[in-house]
Amino acid sequence: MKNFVLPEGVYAITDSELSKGYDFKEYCEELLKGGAKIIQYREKSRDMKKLLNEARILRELTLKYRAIFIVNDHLDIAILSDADGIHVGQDDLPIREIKRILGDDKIIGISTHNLEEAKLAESNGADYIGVGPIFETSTKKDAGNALTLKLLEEINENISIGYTAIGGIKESNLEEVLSTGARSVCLISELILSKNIYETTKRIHNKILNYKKE
Ligand code: 3NM
Repeated sequence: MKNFVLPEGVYAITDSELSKGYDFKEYCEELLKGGAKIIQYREKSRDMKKLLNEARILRELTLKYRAIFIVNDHLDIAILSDADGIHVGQDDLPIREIKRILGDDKIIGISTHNLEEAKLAESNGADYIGVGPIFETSTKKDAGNALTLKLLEEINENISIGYTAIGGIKESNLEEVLSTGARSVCLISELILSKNIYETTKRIHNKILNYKKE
């Protein structure tokens, strides 16, 4: 795995708070069946055995659906579950140190919040970046204030690696996001809290793939 190109469409992320009541494997499978070609395992629990167990379930599912599997934050879980890569935040280990542990073949993504962080991530060797929060979100408590769509346009013009737009994105504001040039979009609550995760993911995924700027 390398020569990485961030897949267009839905970038799916798990969330055990929002998915209460769902079987883990079932709701992940709905997201993958709906078309997501990349899924990030993002859980804030400290129960490492559970994390590893779920990560391995997701590894198996992503192989079945030919999707990329990324683990949020936990290097140990990423290695033990044989994930394709890791996603980290600005305060996590530097990319060059992560590469010393994971090697050059694994994908490294990092969350960014402005053009400077995005450029730095690119020059430090990140494979893709998250850019957010584009709109206000209550899914991530410390996400900070909403950015602007103009920032997404600037990222589009100035950054060569892939990027995914995240934070408060809904079906209702999707077009605004796509009009900036973004082609990977991350929606957590909009998908997980929808009545039919599979149908909603499929519809949104296809809207992204078929979007044509007028
Ligand atoms: N990261 P929703 S916003 C996990 O800005 C995460 O980096 C963000 O959830 C960032 O789609 C976010 O429900 C939560 O708003 C996105």
